Amino acid sequence: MTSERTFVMVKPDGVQRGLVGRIVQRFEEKGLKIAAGKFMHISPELAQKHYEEHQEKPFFNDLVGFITSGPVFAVVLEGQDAIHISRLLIGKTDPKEAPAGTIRGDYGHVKEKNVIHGSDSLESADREIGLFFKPEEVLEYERSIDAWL
Ligand code: RTP
Ligand code: MG
Repeated sequence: MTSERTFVMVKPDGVQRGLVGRIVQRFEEKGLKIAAGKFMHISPELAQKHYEEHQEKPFFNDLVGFITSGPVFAVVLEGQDAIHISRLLIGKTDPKEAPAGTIRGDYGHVKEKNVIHGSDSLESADREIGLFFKPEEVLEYERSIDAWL
């Protein structure tokens, strides 16, 4: 059984709406372990790097403007299939298509303000964790419940 890490981030709309605790709780309740967390403002430079796969898209400037518009809560989660599981909990990009019970389905309204980000692959998870956290900020520790997950 191999554990993996993923990067999720409550976006500025989620922070402004007071959803940080409820969103983080969903990942904890699912069994994923918090390895790092940081409340921060994203600089335009970091935003451009984070979303570099979208730099040719028509919505890129709006996306960078939105993600830098207020504080975000950045988190590293760890567990078996953490990337796939967290994307399932998050739901589809457009909240209108995300089922109830997913974070975007329950809290989101529009694609441009969809409450949360989650890495979509091992490569993007590694890259994004490296962009947002220093190695020593990502903690390794044991939990007694890990044997039951
Ligand atoms: P994220 O990266 O934020 O977790 O979202 P995602 O994987 O579900 O979606 P992605 O395709 O990576 O798009 C990144 C973010 O760009 C915004 N977007 N706007 N206006 C548009 O057509 C449009 N398309 C995407 C969304 O906020 C999406 O989360
Ligand atoms: Mg994405």
